Formats: sequence, structure tokens, C-alpha cells
Amino acid sequence: MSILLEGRFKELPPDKSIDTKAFLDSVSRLPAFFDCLGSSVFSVIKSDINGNITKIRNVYEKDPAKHVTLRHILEAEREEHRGEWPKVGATLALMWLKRGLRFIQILLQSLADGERDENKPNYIHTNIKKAYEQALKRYHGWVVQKVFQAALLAAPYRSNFLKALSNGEETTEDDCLEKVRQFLVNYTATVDAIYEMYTHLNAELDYTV
Ligand code: CIS
Repeated sequence: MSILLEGRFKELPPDKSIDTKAFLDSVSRLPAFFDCLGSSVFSVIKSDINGNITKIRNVYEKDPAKHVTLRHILEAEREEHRGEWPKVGATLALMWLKRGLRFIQILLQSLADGERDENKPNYIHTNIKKAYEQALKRYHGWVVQKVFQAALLAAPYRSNFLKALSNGEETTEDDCLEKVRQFLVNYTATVDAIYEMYTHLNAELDYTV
């Protein structure tokens, strides 16, 4: 289960602030997972997500003491960019990154909850479609929705997907899903906290690409 264990997210403090460095460390381990999915269609997604992470990291590294939490970054950019904000810099990158993270959360939660198409029990299309509809679809125009459909055709079988999450190790499905549930505890809290921050700072945009 190394992908999920290596990418473990930290427990949030009571004020739900997210330490930028710890967040970047955890999230940076995740894109490598796309290489295990075995189709080049995922490289588009991987590169978009890596671009988001790099943009946030570059802003953080310009002045780590000023950008200790993700909220510090948004507030600093709001001050710096005024008219352009929030469609700018790390604020924009994190806005999109959180949608990809929400997609992953809903997909993994749906698998952990045992949701599946009884007629095709080894497919994960039902889980992927649920995640897409809730996390991303409303931000995608016609062309990107077609990219999603192409990605869906390349989706791995459920058994292969769980095996990839386990890094190819021999493990039972129940063990793997239990690790997924453990991973989701801090991961979900972190993604929820990012969404709350965007709402609270009025930083959310709903344009489509
Ligand atoms: C298992 C099958 C999965 C099927 C997945 C299908 C997903 C949907 C495919 C849609 C294609 C998306 C292609 C890119 C679209 C971008 O145009 C769009 C907008 O981009 C933003 C940039 O990010 O545009 C802005 C300008 O308007 C900026 O340019 C911005 O960049 S900035 O600001 O940095 O310069 N982007 C999106 O819509 C986001 C798409 C995210 C899709 C996430 C899908 C994740 C699929 C994961 C499947 C496996 C889950 C396994 C679970 C856990 C293991 C770890 C997984 C690692 C994932 C990495 C997480 C970091």
C-alpha cells in the first residue's frame, strides 16, 4: 500500500490550518501513481496536476516564512494581485488541484464503501463517473468532457486498480480497502478544509475550460 502510505496526509490542527510544506510533501508523492495506470491518456492529467503543484511550490519557496499555511498564500496573493485575484498564481493552481483531489477522494470513498455495478463487478466506471460528476464535470466544457470519456475507456479493472494502489504487492482486497479508509481520514479532512477556505475567502470561481 505504499502509494497511499507514502502520501499520507497529516492530521489537521483544531483551527484546520494546512501547513504548506507538509501538504506539498504529501501531494507531490501522488502523481507517480498515474504511471501505474498504464495508459498515456493519464499523462495529460498527471502533467496538469504536476503543474498545479509546481506553481504552489514556487510561490511557497519564494518566501517560506510568509507562506507557512495555504491560507497565508491565498491572503498574500489577494493583497499582491488585487484586481486579478483569485484567477492568478498559486490561488488558481490550488483551486484546480483541490478539484482533482476531491475527484480522488470521492473515487476512493466510493470503492471503500463497496459501491459497484453488480453486472460488471470488476469495473470501476460507476465509481469514476460518480467522482467526475461531483468534482469536475461542471467545470468542463464539451471538449474536456470528451477527454474524460477517453480516460474512462482506459480505466483499469477494479482488481488491477487495487493492486496498483498496493504497489503490486500481494494483499487481500479487504486489506487494501482498509488502508484506503485509513488514508481517507486525514486526506478528506484536508480537502474539505481547502474547500472551506475557498468559500470563506470568496476565492472560488466557476468558469469552464
Ligand atoms: C482511474 C481512472 C480515472 C479517470 C480520470 C478522469 C478524470 C478527468 C479527465 C479530465 C481531463 C483533464 C485534463 C486537464 C484539464 C485542464 O484544462 C483543467 C483546467 O486546468 C487548469 C490548470 O490546472 O486551467 C487553469 C486555467 O484556466 C490553469 O492553467 C491551471 O493551472 S495552473 O493554475 O497551475 O497554472 N484541469 C482539470 O480539470 C483538473 C483535472 C484533474 C483530474 C484529476 C483526476 C485524477 C484521477 C486519479 C485517478 C486515480 C485515483 C487514485 C487514487 C489515489 C492515488 C493517488 C493518485 C494520484 C493523483 C494525483 C493527485 C495529486
